[in-house]
Amino acid sequence: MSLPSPPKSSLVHHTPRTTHHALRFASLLALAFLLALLLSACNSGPLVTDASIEPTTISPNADGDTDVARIAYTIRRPSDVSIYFVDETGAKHYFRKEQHRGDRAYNVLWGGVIDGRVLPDGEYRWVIEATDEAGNSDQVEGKITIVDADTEAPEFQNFSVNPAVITPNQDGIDDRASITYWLTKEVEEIQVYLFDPSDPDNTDPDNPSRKQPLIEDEREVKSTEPGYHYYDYDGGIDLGADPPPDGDYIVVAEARDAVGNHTKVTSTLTIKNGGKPRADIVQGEVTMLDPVDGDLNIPIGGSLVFTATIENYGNVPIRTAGPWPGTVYRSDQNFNTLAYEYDEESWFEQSGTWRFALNFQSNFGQDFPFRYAVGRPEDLRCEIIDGREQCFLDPGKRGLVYGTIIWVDAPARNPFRIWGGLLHEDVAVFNNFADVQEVEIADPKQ
Ligand SMILES: [Ca+2]
Ligand SMILES: [Ca+2]
Repeated sequence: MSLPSPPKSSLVHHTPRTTHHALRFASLLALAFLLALLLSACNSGPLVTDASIEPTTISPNADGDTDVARIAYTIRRPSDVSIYFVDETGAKHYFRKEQHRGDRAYNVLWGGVIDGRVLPDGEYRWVIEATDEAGNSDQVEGKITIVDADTEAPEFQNFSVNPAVITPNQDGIDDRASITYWLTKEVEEIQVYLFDPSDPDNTDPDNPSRKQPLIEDEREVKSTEPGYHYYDYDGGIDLGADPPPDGDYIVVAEARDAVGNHTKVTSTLTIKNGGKPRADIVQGEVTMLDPVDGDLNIPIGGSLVFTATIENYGNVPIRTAGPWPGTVYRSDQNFNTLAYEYDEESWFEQSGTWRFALNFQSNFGQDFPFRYAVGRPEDLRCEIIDGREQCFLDPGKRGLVYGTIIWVDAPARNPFRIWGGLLHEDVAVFNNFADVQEVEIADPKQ
């Protein structure tokens, strides 16, 4: 009898297939296990290797001998790295704090400075600590000794900005600030600058990106040397620049000595009514005549009358002072003699004052002797500043000037040329040689 054959083929076929699957599964498992092993080995291996700090004793005092240590270490996987020094009281001084680092070797010099100060002499434990993205941490440590440290930071004694509010417009009143201090030690680097805290580019007020450096006045003492230092700040206007826009500024002085001690001091400075003053004699025109007959042939004892118009076409007020329009000069007088005669101190030359004036050939005395305010009182705005009345021709305004010169004698050169000019005293003469005309003084004795 014969047993029905089982469907051998399927069984035969089935058995090797099962074995094959099982084998494949086993090998996959083994591979996965191996991979896991590899991965775990990789994840748990040291994060920081080859760490050293040499030499193990430094003397940070810029004498060129063991002033710095070299910190070397290798990061095996991308990590956040901290490097710090633990002092004898257990306080940590961070050189790097949780800074992200890729997996490679690092090498950095350290001169004992933490946060702009050299650490004092002593024994320190250095620690290099790393934490990878999976949260695994590792650290390496050792010892370093600091001896003969120069911990004396440079100081800006009596740092001052005076006045605290300036109006850089060349009118002679509060146009400039002086920034002064006494630097206590020689430094390697010094910076004195202004920055605008409202400038959107200055996102970090501790490290503004837009600084306006101040230039120290030339002195015997170099800017990096200890001693008294002086900066005269006018907003750059005397060099022809427009001053910074009106506003509140921070004045910063920063110094770093050769060892790395760093000091920063700040103060404030407000700029108001800043800008380059601009004015002209309108059309350069000065009318002049002998009022008796309308020409410029003037007998001795006769007079010359003139008129001119001054316009302020700038953005800031211009300051002026008498003598006032209508004033009569004798030809042997000038604004100085008139100032004495009338006891008007403000009529003497003043830095930053604007005045209209006449000048003439073979005038061997005072240049531009016949000076006048740039407008009548009704053309001007006057106010008391520091106890004295000051008058201004405001932007966009015109001032009318007129006056009389009585010729009490004939100049050495006769006939002679006479002309107008707009003086910005101690700064510049504008519209010089305006409306040059020839005058002849007729001497009836001749
Ligand atoms: Ca040294
Ligand atoms: Ca001013």
